[in-house]
Amino acid sequence: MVHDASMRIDQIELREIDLRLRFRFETSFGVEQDRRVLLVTVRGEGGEGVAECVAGEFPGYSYETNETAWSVLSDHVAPRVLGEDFDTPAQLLHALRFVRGHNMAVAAVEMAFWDLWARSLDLPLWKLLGGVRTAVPVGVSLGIQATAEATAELARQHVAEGYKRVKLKIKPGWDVAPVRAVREALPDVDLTVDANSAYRLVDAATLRRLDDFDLAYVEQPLAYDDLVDHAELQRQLRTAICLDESIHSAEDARKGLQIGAGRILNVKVGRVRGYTQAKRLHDVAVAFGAPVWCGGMLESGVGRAHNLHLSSLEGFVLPGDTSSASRYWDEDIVEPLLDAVDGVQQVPQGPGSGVTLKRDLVERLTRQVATLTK
Ligand code: OSB
Ligand code: MG
Repeated sequence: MVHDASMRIDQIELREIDLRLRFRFETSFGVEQDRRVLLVTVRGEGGEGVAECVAGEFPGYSYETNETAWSVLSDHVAPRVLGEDFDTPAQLLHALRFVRGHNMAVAAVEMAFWDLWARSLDLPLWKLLGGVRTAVPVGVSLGIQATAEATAELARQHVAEGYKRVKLKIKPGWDVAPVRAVREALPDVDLTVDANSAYRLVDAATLRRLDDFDLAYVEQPLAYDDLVDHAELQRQLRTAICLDESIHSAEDARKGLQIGAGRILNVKVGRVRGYTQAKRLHDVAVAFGAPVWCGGMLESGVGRAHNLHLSSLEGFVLPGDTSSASRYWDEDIVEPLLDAVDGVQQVPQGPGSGVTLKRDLVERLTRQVATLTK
């Protein structure tokens, strides 16, 4: 495709599809199995770009849901960008600065625009983003199980498949026992836990007990909107804290690292409003010498491909939550299939995100679709 530098956005498609996870995924904030995946397609200059909005079926991880994202996108974002020309994704993001919060909704359009832009240049996204690697070591995030023994068995199976790191979801009353069981079964595994904000500073003594198990980090132990108590907790823990829910921007990352609220950051493109902000955040972390890794939101292959491109950036030195598509779905909605081999995922090499939708399958799974034009 030949065009001048700027791209006009002619159409935005919102499409919600139904996908069922191959497992029940329980965290401290709820249970998921039936996923409603919101796909956002941006069309212009004869091409299209696609991304996945990672807002949830319920407001458990963040306040954003499929419904809030759909409404913000159709009522506020689309009217502002349809018919407009943008030279770069940063310019598009700038046009959307009037939207406070709703990062997952904004990110979906920003990421779809990056995909459209990269495809128009016939470049894979990772190159356009400035990535340095095309093979990404991956870990697995295991939900809360019925027993500690079942957790250890599941961890053992995933390590046997090659996963480079095992993360266990924990909550008060479900922490030391599963961690001990897994550590005893797998003495050398790279092991972490994720509390999804389930603890408070008064639980510091319980969290300190986790120091005995040589964890690579404890992810988001305290409140979703907190940095101050995390800094106090970090002073009391030997284990590194990794921040997830608390970090929504490069500025949050700077503040969190500056006060010692954690030593490691989980980066989710949707949570931080898109690639432009994710890259800034990554640069802040690198400047602080803090390792980062790419989080996951139980995405379809669309979101997962984007996550792999993000993971190509230099500072993503720890295994991400970008495990195999075949683990999540009986049939994923994209080609090629994004499966890890020996715990390593390849960054897709085609133009843009490098994956294409299986149109017929997506059509069959569609629960609602809206085509927005000026
Ligand atoms: O906190 O990292 C999290 C899934 C949904 C919401 C939040 C989180 C997660 C995961 C799963 O841990 C990661 C994945 O496999 O996509
Ligand atoms: Mg997390």
